[in-house]
Amino acid sequence: MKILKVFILLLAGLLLLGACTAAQTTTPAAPATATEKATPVPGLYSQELALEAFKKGGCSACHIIPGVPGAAGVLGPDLSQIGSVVKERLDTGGYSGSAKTVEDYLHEAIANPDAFIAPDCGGKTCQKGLMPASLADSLTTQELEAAVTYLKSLPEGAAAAPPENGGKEGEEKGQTPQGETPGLSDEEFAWAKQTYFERCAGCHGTLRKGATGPALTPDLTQPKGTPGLAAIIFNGTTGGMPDWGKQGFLTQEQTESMAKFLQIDPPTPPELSLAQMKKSWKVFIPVEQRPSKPETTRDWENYFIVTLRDAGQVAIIDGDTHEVVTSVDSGYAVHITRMSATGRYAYVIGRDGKLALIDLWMEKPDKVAEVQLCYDARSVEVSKYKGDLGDFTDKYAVVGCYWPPHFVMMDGQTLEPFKIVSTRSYTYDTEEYHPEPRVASILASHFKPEWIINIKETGLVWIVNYTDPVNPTIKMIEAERFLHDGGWDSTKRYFMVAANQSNRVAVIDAEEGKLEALVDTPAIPHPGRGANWIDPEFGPVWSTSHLGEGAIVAIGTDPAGHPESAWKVVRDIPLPGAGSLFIKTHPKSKWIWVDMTLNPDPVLARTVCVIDKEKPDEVYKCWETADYGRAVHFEYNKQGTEVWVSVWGDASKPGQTGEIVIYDDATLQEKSRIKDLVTPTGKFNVYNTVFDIY
Ligand code: DHE
Repeated sequence: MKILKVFILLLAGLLLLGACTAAQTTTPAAPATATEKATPVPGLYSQELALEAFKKGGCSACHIIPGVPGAAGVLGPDLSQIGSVVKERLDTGGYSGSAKTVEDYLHEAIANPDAFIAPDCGGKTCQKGLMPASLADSLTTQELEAAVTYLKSLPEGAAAAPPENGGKEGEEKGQTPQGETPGLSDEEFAWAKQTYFERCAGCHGTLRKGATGPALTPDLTQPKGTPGLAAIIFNGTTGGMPDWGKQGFLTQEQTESMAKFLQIDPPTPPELSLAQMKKSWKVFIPVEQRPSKPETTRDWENYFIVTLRDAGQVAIIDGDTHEVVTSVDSGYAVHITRMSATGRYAYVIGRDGKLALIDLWMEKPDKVAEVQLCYDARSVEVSKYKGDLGDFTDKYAVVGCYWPPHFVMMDGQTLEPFKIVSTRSYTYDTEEYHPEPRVASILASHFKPEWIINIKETGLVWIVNYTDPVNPTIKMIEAERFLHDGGWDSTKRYFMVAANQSNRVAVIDAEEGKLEALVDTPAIPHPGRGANWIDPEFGPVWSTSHLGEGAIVAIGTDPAGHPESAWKVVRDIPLPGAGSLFIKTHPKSKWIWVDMTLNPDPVLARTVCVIDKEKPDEVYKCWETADYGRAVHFEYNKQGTEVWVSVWGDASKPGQTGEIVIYDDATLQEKSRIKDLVTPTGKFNVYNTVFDIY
């Protein structure tokens, strides 16, 4: 009906057009620069009207359109020469829609965008459903007509200015804000602020300065306008932005509220002092009242601590019997769990910066202490060193925060915080001040009293010596921007960390305290902690999968035994799709396991694949883990004989909230399912986490 309506209106427009004299219609000469104002043209066609239509439709968010201020988006096709491109498409048969002329094609592209999917969107394959079909309804007939005439005549136009930031998706720098700042009611503002924190800050930053996702400051968002931003939020992008609307997390109205919120200056979040942290600190069971030996007959070293993301809990599951021993309330949307050096304590960090300490020696493990150290956190680690320089077993813990940007050291058994270290500093390469350098992964050295702390935005790896933690010494190693997650090589001398948006892996030599190498990878490496295995040709390697490309790489990690392969990508194994978050193996296993959790195709999102270490040129086998949800994250049991995979479901859909599927690693056969868990994501086996087995 909608399409019919548009075409009737168009027909009326075209008839009118035919009745007019040639002098009244004007072919647009696109202004020479992207910011030059078009001259209004009297009569039916007006550049002013066309520009208004592009602004109203938010077209600049996704397209390059010469002469349209801010139109340098790369999510959709480049429209610089769309008239001649379409003509060629129509002439050569490279088009499958129903239009016969360039005008019809352009009308169809606006009113029914999925009738034909253009092949190239900023160097990537264009996606169905990305261009909002409601666009035509928001334009008047004259605006639609003006936009079509403008586009049709573009071969003569000058090219639009490319984004100044090196081409990050949908982002332009140096734009001055366009148009009115949209208003939000107090209620909408409060909703958007909270939702931004929960869903968006992780990738775009609390101050919206950008990291895994592009910056979203008003100078960049206002030129895109509410419709353009809302379309991206609703439909997602090929570059990894989730389709929040299509997934059902946000309604159309909510995406518009969020789009408006993004055009307003970000509210500055509060700081957090040691005194405030201490106010939140609670010890439920003092150290002296805790068990002096394990109270349970279960093998607690084979427990799995499983994040139940949307329940704000972790489940403690017996790795031998697959029974849920207990569930413990923890912080909001728990991110990860790490174990103390003895394995007795589990440290569970929530996105809200709340740290819970669980004693696994109790008959029924429970929380013995908790504290809030940030408003937004992702990482926690413990002191693992025992040697000539002292015994730091189960002594300290450290939490890394996204906001405020700092890390906090505390007593490992009570969680009493005692030292905050701010990470606000200067980018390693341009030495520019960054107000929000977030703490990404933290790893404890097994050989020195040190933590490797990765500062995402400044690209610095800080080696923090905790021998005297109140007066810590910190060595800052220049590595690469956007440091995210990573793990040890098999010898635990080299730390391999993904600089995700830089498409690189940085190798840190923890023994000598220096950057050993930077290795180029496919788009957006995301290893979790990675996978160490022996390649039949290249010897010891460490592997990562990628968010942006369907590929697993193997990087040589043995400079002494295999110098020719060291710190080089020696294998690039194709996967059926991109969107992978995690990869895993075990020294006893013949397989490497990999997921594709964030792939936009729901079938691939719930599929896992394995690669045979003996024949690592290609994937050995892939299969669906369930008929709903997303397959995410792997963990082995203590014996290295089982692999556990989470099916990340929807907390609001009974029967599909999520489960864990357990496979026999030797045969790849399913052994059992632990059903009806609420959105299980990460799983951490006590033994494997203590000894960094991956
Ligand atoms: Fe994570 C690890 C940050 C989204 C599940 N995640 C990490 C680490 C960081 C991080 C810095 C490394 C911790 C360490 O080793 O010390 N994660 C972020 C984000 O900033 C991001 C991209 C966006 C966000 O808003 O948080 C993000 N992460 C997710 C998810 O959506 C996942 C799948 C589910 C969730 O919790 O929301 C998720 N991240 C995990 C897991 C690990 C992790 C399971 C630990 C992997 C391991 O085996 O060590």
